[in-house]
Amino acid sequence: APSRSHHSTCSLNELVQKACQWHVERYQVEPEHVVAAPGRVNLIGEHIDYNDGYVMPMAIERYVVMTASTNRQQNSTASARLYSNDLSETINIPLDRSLQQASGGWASYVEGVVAGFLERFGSIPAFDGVVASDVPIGGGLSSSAALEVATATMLEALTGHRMELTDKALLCQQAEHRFAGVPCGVMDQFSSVFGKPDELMLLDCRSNDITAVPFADDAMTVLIVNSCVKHNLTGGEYATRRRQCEETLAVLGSESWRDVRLADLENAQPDLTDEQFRRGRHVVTEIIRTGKAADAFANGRWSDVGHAMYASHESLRDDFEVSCQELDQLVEIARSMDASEGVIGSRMTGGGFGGCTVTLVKTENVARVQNHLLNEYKRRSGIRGEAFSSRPALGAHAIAITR
Ligand code: GAF
Repeated sequence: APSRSHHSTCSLNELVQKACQWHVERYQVEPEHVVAAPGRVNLIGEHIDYNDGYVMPMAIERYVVMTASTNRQQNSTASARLYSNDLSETINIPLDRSLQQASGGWASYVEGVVAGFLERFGSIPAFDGVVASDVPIGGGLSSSAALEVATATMLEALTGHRMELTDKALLCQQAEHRFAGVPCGVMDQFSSVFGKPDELMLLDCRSNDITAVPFADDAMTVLIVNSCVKHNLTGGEYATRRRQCEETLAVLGSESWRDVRLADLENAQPDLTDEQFRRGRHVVTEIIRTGKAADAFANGRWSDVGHAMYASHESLRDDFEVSCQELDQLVEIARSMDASEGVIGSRMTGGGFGGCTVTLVKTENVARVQNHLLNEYKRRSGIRGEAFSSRPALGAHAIAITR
């Protein structure tokens, strides 16, 4: 429908305009390249991308935009200067093999991608750039993956080297492992690279194959509500969950979580701690739920989709223990609305411990549902949340500059 594509083009356009303007103010030259990479929201399949499971995310109409102009002033040591207007900060990244360690903050994501790119292609010309973003930072919508993928896309534009899309996503995942210290799965980087309008992606994280799940129907809307809390557990707890899953799989004597049935887990229960058992139960049941939800989604069986989303949330809350009170409140409020109010399903999305919920709502009811969720959340928690809806968005791409 023209109305929605008009909307999404407008906001990305505005971000691009702003980034170009800041570029000129900062460096007194027009940018030569502009790229954009989106954040993502995951509909279902949480904490199973690093367990050979399935995930069903989509890229969202929120982007990290990066500009660049090559800097011919610099000579001996090539480096990149990147300015973030939102953070009022400029970072300097050496563009040679001296880059071994992360310097912390948002520079780490850029450094990780630069290091990976240099290992593959040898050199990158000195450049100046600006980063502008409307992906909420630390909101569980992959602001960091969007920054990594924007960086990789910019390095392609600057050097003329094009990577296979899967390679590009994996390079960005490696950047996160090596430079940000987060042993993440592949979901976020794949979402930002492969996003397509009017589609969810069912990603098989064992083979990295993507099956499109059509989502062209305007009758349903994906509503994202930011709890606006971020509990400080995120980094360490994520790595702990990943390790617990590996340990549990080892006790089961299995190569892959895809080969584990619920009955196998139950048989092995005497050899497992209660925690290991519950972590494993989340993984096994979430893999099943995601497959079922994808089928239900593709066939418009909305109440089945809704059930799977609520069950996913409960499993993340009780078995995997990555939710928090605020996310539980948001899901409870959505669930307590009458079916006639158009709420299909709701759950936490992303790594957890704060961040966002994703709620599937009949489009005609979105405004009322959104108001009720935010008012009731404010009443219960005292916190002012934020909400927006998004259609599936186009993955990372270069933007033609019009003068
Ligand atoms: C974070 C990670 F980066 C993803 O790989 C994924 O594991 C997600 O948490 C949980 O599903 O976003």
